[in-house]
Order: sequence, then structure tokens, then C-alpha cells
Amino acid sequence: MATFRFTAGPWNIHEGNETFGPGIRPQIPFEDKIVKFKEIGLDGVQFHDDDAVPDMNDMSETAIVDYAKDVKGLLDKNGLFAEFVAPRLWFDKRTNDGAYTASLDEDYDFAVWRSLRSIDIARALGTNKIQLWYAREGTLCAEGKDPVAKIKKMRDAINTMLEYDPGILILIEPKPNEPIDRSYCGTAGHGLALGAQTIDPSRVGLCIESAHSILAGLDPANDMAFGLAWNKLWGVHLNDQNGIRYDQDKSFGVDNLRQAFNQVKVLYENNFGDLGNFECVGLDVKAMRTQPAEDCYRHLINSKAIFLKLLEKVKRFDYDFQKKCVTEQNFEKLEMYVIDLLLGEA
Ligand SMILES: [Mn+2]
Repeated sequence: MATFRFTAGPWNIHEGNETFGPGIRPQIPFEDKIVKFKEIGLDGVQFHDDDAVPDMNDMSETAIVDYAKDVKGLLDKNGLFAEFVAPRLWFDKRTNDGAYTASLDEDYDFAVWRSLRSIDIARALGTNKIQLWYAREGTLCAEGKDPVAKIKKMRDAINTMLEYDPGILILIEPKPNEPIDRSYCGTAGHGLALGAQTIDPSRVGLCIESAHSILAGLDPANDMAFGLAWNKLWGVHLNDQNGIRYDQDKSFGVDNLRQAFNQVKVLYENNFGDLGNFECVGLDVKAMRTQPAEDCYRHLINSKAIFLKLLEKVKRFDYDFQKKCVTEQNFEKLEMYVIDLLLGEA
């Protein structure tokens, strides 16, 4: 049995802004999003450090913690928990050239300062999970950095975090590109290899995002399986993606239904949620730019609904028939069965 707790981040309700145009829906106050998250059936909330404490760069370390404690009060009042805190290391101009892999030492120091404050915020919110999406850890200009030295700095930064708080877990969320041209840590394998080089590999795991795996040309369900094989899958960011293009964050399953089915299947079969790290089903989806303001939570509602519909299909999966097909080595037969199952004809 698996236990599925659904979470999303405040950034998943956004104004529709993208590279080619500004926001077109009104901004929704943070408190309203929290209330609505509960109403639409979410169990917890994902945070960037500055989702929880917006002006943290200009605040003292004590003031940051005090502010985060008030946010915890808001979560408690609404019956929600905090899943993780991710330092947002891609907005500030000091992180333009990477954060842990910045060319300038003072920019690296800023990135580490934000990471340690993220740990403080996580503790105040009641979670021990720190998620690292390495947005700009790579190169814009290949000759601009010494890649070997900078990759070691990614390890150093994790070590500093692990030393700072002996109870935290680090979840690496790999992505092969965007906004950086070429990432230093693009896949699940890179994430685990990096974790293995730290002072405490047992506290470094993975969050696999469906779209990021697809962008790397890989299968999300297999990336999740790779983490599950070593009990390293501590989170997932479910969404969808139409091939190797810009990051789309579409609703889960809307583009690659069979891949989505297999993600739910691998999570269900391997007791995701009951593996000892309070694993959550994170939905990292964004509404289309065209979506009307009055229905701007629809993509989250749909993603959870699609997950649950696929879960029903997974529970009906005929393992005896599957075994028979494997024995016969008749995978054409098995494929047709899966398609019939997905089409409601099996
Ligand atoms: Mn994500």
C-alpha cells in the first residue's frame, strides 16, 4: 500500500507571465492560495525560501525565523503541512552566473547564506527537507568556468548544509537545461553521484520531476524507479511535457498518458509515501496563459484527478495476464492490454 499526500507550491498559481508576455491574471495573495489549496484537496505546501519569507535578503536571521513561524501558524490553521523549502537561487543578480557554481566567490557565499536560511525556514515550518533545483548551475558560456572545480563547489555547498543541521535531508531535483544552457547535474544519476561524494550520502536523495526527465530524453517512471531502487526517491514533481522543448509544466498526464500511468504504477507498486521519508506527491504544474482568473486552480484540480483516475487503472492492472504475456514473451499482447485498460476497454 502506498500513501499519497498531495502538495503544490504557491508559484503553481501564477499570473500567466512567460518569456513572451507579462502576467494577465490578477495576483492572488499568499494567504488566499493557502486556504484554496486546502479546499481543492491538497495536504501540504511546497515552498521556496522567499515564498515563506518574501524580503529575506533584507532581514536579520532572527527576523527570518520569526516570520516563518507565522507562516507555520497559517498552515496549521488550515490543516496543511510544509513539504520542503527550496532556496530560490536564480532570481537575484548575484546568482545570474550560477549560485554554488558562481564565478565570483562572494556570489557563492550569498548562495550558501540563502541555503542555510532555507534550513532555518524549513525548521520553523516544521519540515527537514531542503530541495535543490540547480537552475543556473552550469554554463552560459562553456569557457566561462572551470567545470571540474565548480562541480566540486556543488558538493562543498551540500556539505556545508549537512554540517549546519544534522537532521536535514537534501532532495536534488535534476534538470538538464533551462534557464542554463548546459547543466552540471542534469539527471537522477548525476544527483545520486553528487550525493555519494558528500560527507553524508544517506541524507542526499532525489525529487524526480516528470517534465525534467522528458527534457533529458528520459522516461520519468524509470527515473523514479531508479530512485526507488535505492530508497532515494524522497519526492516527485508530477507534471507533463510535450517532448524536448521549453519547460511546459503541463497538467499531469495530459500529453503522455501512458507514461503518466507508469509513473503512478511505479509509485504505487513500491509503496511510495510509506518508505520512511514522508514522501509526497508534488504537483508542479502551471495553468495555461489563456486560463481565466476565476478558474485558475483547474490545472491542480485536474492533475490530482488524473492521478487518482490512473491509480484506479493501476489497481485494476491484471498481473496474472502480465505474467502470462511475459512467459510467452508476447509483449504485443501486453501492449494492447495496456491500451485497452487506458481506453476503458479492459
Ligand atoms: Mn519542479
